[in-house]
Amino acid sequence: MKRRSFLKIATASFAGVYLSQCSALRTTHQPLTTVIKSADGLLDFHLEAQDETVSLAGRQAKLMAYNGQVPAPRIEARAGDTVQIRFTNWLSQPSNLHYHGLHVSPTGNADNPFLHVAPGEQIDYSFTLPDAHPAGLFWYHPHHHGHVAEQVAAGLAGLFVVRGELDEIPEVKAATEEFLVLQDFELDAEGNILQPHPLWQMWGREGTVLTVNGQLTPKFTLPDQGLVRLRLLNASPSRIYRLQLEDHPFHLIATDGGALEEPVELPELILAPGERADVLVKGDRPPGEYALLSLPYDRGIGSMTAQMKADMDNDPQMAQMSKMMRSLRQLQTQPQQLATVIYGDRTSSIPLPKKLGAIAPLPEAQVQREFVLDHGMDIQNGAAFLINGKGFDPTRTDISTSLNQVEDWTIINAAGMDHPFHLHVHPFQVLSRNDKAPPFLAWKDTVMVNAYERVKIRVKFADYPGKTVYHCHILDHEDKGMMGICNVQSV
Ligand SMILES: [Cu+2]
Repeated sequence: MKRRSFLKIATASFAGVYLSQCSALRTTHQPLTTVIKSADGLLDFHLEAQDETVSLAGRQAKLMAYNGQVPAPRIEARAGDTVQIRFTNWLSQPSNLHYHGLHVSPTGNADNPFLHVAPGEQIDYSFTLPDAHPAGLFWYHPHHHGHVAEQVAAGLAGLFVVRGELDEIPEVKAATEEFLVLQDFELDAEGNILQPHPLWQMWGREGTVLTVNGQLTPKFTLPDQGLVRLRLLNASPSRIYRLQLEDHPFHLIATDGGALEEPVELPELILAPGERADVLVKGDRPPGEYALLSLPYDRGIGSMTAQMKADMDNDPQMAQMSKMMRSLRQLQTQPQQLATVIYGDRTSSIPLPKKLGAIAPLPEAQVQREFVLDHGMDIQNGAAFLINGKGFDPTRTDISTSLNQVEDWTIINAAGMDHPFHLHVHPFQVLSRNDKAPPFLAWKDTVMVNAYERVKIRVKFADYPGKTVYHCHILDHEDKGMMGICNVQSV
């Protein structure tokens, strides 16, 4: 079937939801994220990836979008639900979908990062969330090796919310819920995504336009004396956010894999690419406007950008790159406002919840492994990003394990740049950072490993046999090889 005729049929077949979204986009010129919820245990919808001109940060930008939206539609499901997504790739390059953090099968048409959906092709994703799946904030994005950074940087990312027990805790339920998808972009004068210089890819591309839900400094309401629940996702390909809300501490209630045992008060919050945080904020300050800030953070590229800037200023062809470097340098040294929290009407005072969930520490591990993250040179591609000296090879299995095995993984960052480490499908607990135990227990799927740091995690391969991947979530690093394959064998 020719692409154009197929497009007409595909659009007509789900005209209800999709067309109404498009017309809303055209008439309001505002970023719009729709919500797709499961009903009667089933979540069934169509998702199309396409090059689109969308409204972003108050201007028109030529991005890649799911169903015309950046960020993509928010999906909401419950434990035990069956998820069926008909995905069509209208991009000019291969793509697929990864359900980041979901505890579902990595095989077949489920959370399988090895699937290849060619331009113009369609695939039916289908999986079931286990009955015991924790409530939490997960997300979906493309995961076709070699194209991940480019596609995520162009806007392809959406939230996948699993509703459950955490949402039913009275104080959490009484809080005003807000979702904040953090994405950064670098656009030229025409609104095109700027193609990254190879060095910029080496560091991991960052943009100077910092958006929350596709907007510049959107406003969120905090009820006076009440609680707001900010559910944050870092969907940027490389940027690490150091977040702070003026005069208000965060009360962390959930991380990547769901609820903590009790709220943890934090003056600021570091969110690496791929990580999520669920925080409560108390409206107990003088009513007014407070800035949600992205504070300076150097992930190891500060000294390099300064050196680059000097070289580039003398080269007219590099003028744009040089300008961007200056902006990035500024972002690394000065706080940027991401959003504004404004006090709303006075409400009856809501206390913080005392108990959230129960987290059982994983039992002792049977196997110890080490993963050394480092950079090297590759004759063909220039920089190579390596795990244990090897770049990603889709035909090589790096680790074989078996169902129900508990393993301790020590991730050693041997390089001068931060590398957030992500394991698909199987959630883990962090045991130590440079041999120091973390202050609280949490379920994670992505953990920051700072430059020259050693982070030890514990994972139990409790179910879902099959091959999946672990990798750096600076997505350019993943595309350049910092990824390995883990095969869980059924016993
Ligand atoms: Cu990395």
